[in-house]
Amino acid sequence: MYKSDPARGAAWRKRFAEEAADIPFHIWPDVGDPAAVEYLVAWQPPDDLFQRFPNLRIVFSIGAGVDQFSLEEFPPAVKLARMLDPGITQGMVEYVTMATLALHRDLPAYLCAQRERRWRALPSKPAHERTVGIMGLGNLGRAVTAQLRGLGFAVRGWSRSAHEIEGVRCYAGHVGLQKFLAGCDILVCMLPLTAATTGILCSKTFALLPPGATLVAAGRGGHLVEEELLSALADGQLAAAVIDVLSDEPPPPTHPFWDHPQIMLTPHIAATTQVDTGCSALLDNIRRHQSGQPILGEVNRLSGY
Ligand code: NDP
Ligand code: OXD
Repeated sequence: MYKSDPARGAAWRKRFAEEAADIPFHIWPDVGDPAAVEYLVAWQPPDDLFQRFPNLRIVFSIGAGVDQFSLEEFPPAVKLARMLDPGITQGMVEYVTMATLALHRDLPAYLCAQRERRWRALPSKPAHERTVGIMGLGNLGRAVTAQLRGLGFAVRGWSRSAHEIEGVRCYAGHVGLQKFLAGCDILVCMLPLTAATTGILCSKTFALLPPGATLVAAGRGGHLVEEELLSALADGQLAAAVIDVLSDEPPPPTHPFWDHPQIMLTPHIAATTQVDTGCSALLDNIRRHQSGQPILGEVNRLSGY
C-alpha cells in the first residue's frame, strides 16, 4: 500500500510490476482488501492505521524522518522503518554544501547589498579557518562531514552516542554539547525530531556559539524556536541562517522569515526521496523481510529514531 505523491506511486507500481510481480502494489485510496495489506509506505499515515490494516507488518516512511508517525501507538508486532535512499543522502550533501558555502561567503549580506545597490567587499577567510559543526552524525550527517572536509572546512560533529570519524572532532550527549557549540562558526542541524531534540535550536544553544555564528536548519521545524532565532539575529549573536524546515509548512504570508534580510528560506527541499533509488531501497527491504533477514533502518522504539 503506497500513500504519497501519486506520480511517484505510478512509477513505483510499474517497477513492482516489472521486478516484483508477486507483490501487489496499491496506491491510496485504492486499498484493495485491507486485510491483505502487510506493508505500508507513506509520508503521512491514514487515520486508524492499525484498525484499517489489521495484518500490517511494516510501516515504511517514504522519507528519512519518521516523526510523523506515533510510534507509541504501534502494536508490538509492527515495525517502523525510515527510508535509506542514497538519493536522499546525495540531496542533503548538496543542500548543506550549498548552505555552508553561502554562509561562509556571506551570501545573505551580499544579496541585501545587491538590492540596495551597494558595491562593498566584506572581509573573508579561507575554509580551513571556519569550523562547521554538524548536529547528527547519522546517515546524512556523516556523508555531509566527508564533503565539507573535502572543501577544506574544519568539521566537528555531535551525536547521542560517541563516534569516531577520521578528521572530525566528535562530541556526544549532554556533556559534550557545550564544548561542541563553543567552536562552531556554522551550526548545521540534521537531527531527527524526538522528545529529546524538540526545541534544541533555542536561545540557550545560540548563546553557547561564538558571537556572529550562523545556522543551517535542515532537520525538522520542531527543532527551532523561531522567535529565539529572530532575537539572536537581532542582537548579533547569530549573523544569518539558512532554513529549510518549519513547524508550520507552508508558513503563512505574514511569517517573519519570508522577507528577513538575514534568513534564506527554502520550502523543505533539502533532500527528496528519488524515484529510482527510493524504490530500490524499499524493494530490497521488503525482500529482506520476506527472507527473514533484519530490515534496514528499523526505528528503535526507545530512542524514537
Ligand atoms: P539517522 O537516524 O541516521 O541519524 C540521526 C543522528 O542524530 C545520529 O547520529 C544520532 O546519534 C543523532 N541524534 C539523535 N538524537 C540525538 C540526541 N538527543 N542528541 C544528540 N544526537 C542525537 O538519521 P538521518 O541522518 O538519516 O536523518 C536525520 C534527519 O534529517 C531525519 O530524521 C529528518 O528529520 C531530517 N531530514 C530532512 C530532510 C529535508 O529535506 N530537510 C530530508 C531528509 C532528512 P547516534 O549516532 O548516537 O544514534
Ligand atoms: C525526509 C524529508 O525526511 O524529506 O526524507 O524531510
